[in-house]
Amino acid sequence: TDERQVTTYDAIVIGAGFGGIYQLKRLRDDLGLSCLLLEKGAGVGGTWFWNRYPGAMSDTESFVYRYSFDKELLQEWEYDTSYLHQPKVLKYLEAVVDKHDLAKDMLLGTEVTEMKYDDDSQTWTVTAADGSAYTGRFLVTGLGLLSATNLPDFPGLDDFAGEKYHTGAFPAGVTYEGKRVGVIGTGSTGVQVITAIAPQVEHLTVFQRSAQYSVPSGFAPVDQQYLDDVRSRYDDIWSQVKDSICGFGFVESETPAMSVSPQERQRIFQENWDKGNGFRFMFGTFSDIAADPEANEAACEFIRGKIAEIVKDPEKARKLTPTQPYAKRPLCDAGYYERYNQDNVDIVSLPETPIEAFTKKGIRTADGVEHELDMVIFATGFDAVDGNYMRMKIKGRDGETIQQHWADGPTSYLGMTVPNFPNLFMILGPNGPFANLPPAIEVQVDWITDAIAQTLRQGATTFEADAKAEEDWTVTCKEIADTTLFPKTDSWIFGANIPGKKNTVMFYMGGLGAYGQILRDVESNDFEGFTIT
Ligand code: FAD
Ligand code: NA7
Repeated sequence: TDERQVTTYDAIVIGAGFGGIYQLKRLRDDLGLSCLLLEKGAGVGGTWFWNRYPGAMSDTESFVYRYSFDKELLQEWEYDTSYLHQPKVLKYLEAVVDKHDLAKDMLLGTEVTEMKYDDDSQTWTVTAADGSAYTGRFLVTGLGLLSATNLPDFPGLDDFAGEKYHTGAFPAGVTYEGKRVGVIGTGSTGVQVITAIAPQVEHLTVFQRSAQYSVPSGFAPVDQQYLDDVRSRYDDIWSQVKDSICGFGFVESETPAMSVSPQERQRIFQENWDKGNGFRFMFGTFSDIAADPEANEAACEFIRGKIAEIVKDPEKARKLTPTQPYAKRPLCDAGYYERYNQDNVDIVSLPETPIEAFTKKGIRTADGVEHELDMVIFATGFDAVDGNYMRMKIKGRDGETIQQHWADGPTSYLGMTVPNFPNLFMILGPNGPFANLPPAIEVQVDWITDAIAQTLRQGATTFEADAKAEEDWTVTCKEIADTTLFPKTDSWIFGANIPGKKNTVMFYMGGLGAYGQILRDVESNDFEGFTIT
């Protein structure tokens, strides 16, 4: 028996990012439940608390990288740029927490290491690293899908005497002047950090494993007139977003790329290049860039042409030019390729000269060159989606662990629930929507709140997904993903970035609108696919 002092709540929420913050608000203020939120970080904000690297920015535009639920805040919150850099998103989330007086029900600096379901009491007990324990009937996890950092196990890593930082756990107060800096990784994060620090460092060496397609972000100041316009249209904006495919606040194209003339195709690519935004370039130009190889290649050609135009040194341009399909998460930047025209910026192509080892002074590559460095920044990404779950002890009914349940890859019903883990709801769990995440999170949190409300209304104690419903959802997600080109490239979207991780479907790629409709249908069919006992 457990002799510890255990505090009991109606619901426990884990994680204080966009997901956990809104979930706490809904359960506490709308359902009147007693709640506790546990967060590992010393502050709220999740992604925006941890990712303090230079250049960190949301690449969803400001006007839709926020909550829709607080209409007052939508009208009042001031911003002056078309995208928000990390400090601004953090400030926004802190303001939401303050405004709704949520901090009093949060325990910060508390890492949950274990979550265990007890079938007799039908409650979850959550244990933290400091040994403290908390019990609740309902458990909602908002652990983040890009949150468990991936630090590859490079030989000799500990020998390196310089500064070392992962972008996803970046400290304050780092300086760059006069330093020789290496960046490993050229995903969304690498592109941002490279673009930001290249003008500041003495020398920058980029270690690139895969060349990337990136388009301009279109970052720009916005004025009062812009804000007034957006504010006057917010009801329409959110209904369009929640009805769209990717929820980025633009209208997705319905025109196949090959249905127009080559000149018209070029014009549309150029128009969207000029407007900026990676998702707009992939989904706003033509309807089939992410699905049809010929359409995809047309977009590739266009971006390759831009790289050739921008990058003056032919050898750098060659290394920077991708050959694989344009089917990773679409990137955008504030002058990424241009940075390689600086004499102090070099690029190492790792497929040609792999990293052999870290040394005391830097990084030695297979051509025998020792790249001397004062600092290495690891922009090597995350063990996405299930990473934080797999790092914890999670036990459901009959002692089944989440690692056992997910032995063949992470699964769920509707991206939020798992059979044999009753009353556990995962915000952005495996096979949730691939979209702009704040609205996706709201759609999920609202549904979770309804599911809990229904359970309580029925005088029931458990809400659990049926095994068959989970199986069918996995098949649906796989079938949809297989109609796209995303499985054709290696990235975190399918878990391919982590050595040894099974390459499986991890998203519902049918669009945010279709996803929301499925949730509404399930709910109006008495939570079809679930057993409420
Ligand atoms: P997170 O913000 O990741 O929060 C999860 C929280 O859970 C963290 O605070 C973490 O400390 C906590 N936690 C995890 N495990 C434990 C534990 N065991 N115990 C206690 N606490 C725990 N999305 C977009 O839609 N558009 C963008 O432009 C965009 N840009 C991004 C840029 C970067 C650099 C990154 C890393 C992500 C970006 N994302 C973007 C994704 C972003 O993660 C989501 O938009 C959103 O912030 C997710 O919120 P969340 O609450 O689900 O998770
Ligand atoms: P990503 O997109 O996973 O990018 C990680 C980068 O690091 C990518 O270029 C990888 O190359 C590279 N990488 C990963 N492991 C290694 C090793 N072992 N050696 C060399 N290079 C490596 O992560 P980000 O943080 O940029 O972005 C993640 C998401 O967060 C992003 O989509 C936004 O939504 C925010 P690869 O391409 O795999 O060859």
